[in-house]
Amino acid sequence: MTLLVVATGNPGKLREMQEYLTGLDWELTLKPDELEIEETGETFSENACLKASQVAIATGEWAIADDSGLEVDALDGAPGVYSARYGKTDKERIERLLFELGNELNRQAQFVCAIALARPDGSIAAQAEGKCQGEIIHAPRGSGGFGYDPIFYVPAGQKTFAEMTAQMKRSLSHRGMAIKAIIPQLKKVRNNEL
Ligand code: ITT
Repeated sequence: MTLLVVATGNPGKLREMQEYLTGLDWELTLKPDELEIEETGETFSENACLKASQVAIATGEWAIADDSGLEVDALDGAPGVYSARYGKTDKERIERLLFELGNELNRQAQFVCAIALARPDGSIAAQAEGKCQGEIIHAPRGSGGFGYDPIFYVPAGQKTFAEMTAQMKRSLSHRGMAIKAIIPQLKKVRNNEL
């Protein structure tokens, strides 16, 4: 089996990506801890490509990376690509977002996830994007997931991401959609078609 480095340092993301990518004829392996990639891109897709390419070059293996974040309509799309840098911990990030949104009536938001697959030489073999529409609630609910999950309510599932089972989050989430879109390409690579 060919090795595929899952290029993330975020344990919540890693758990989901490993779960979504098993059974695909790739041997998943972790990114070395000391390898940190600076996210200098202005879009999710640019940052996903940057992380996948640099990790592929550094390890000499295929690499897959996810760049994701939460876009809140009333905050002009913030925190967006800065979602991870909005605070030091998940708790701080949630508190800051709720504070900035205050009593705003428009609570519409979307999670976005860009995924990129890089060849061992760093060139990009495939890319995909997924989105999930929801609303920011006033106080956290649920204990599953990670990041902003407890304040992101998805009308399609009538739960916050943190109240969903892993399987339900996968079927509705931005990351679930992005992985679903990139799976045919991962299969093509295994059949030497990409
Ligand atoms: P890597 O770059 O190492 O993958 P990161 O946490 O820095 O890890 P990003 O730059 O892509 O990753 O930031 C994404 C942030 O968006 C993440 O830290 C969470 O705060 C948030 N996020 C992304 N997907 C999420 C999800 O499914 N549920 C909750 N929060 C999520």
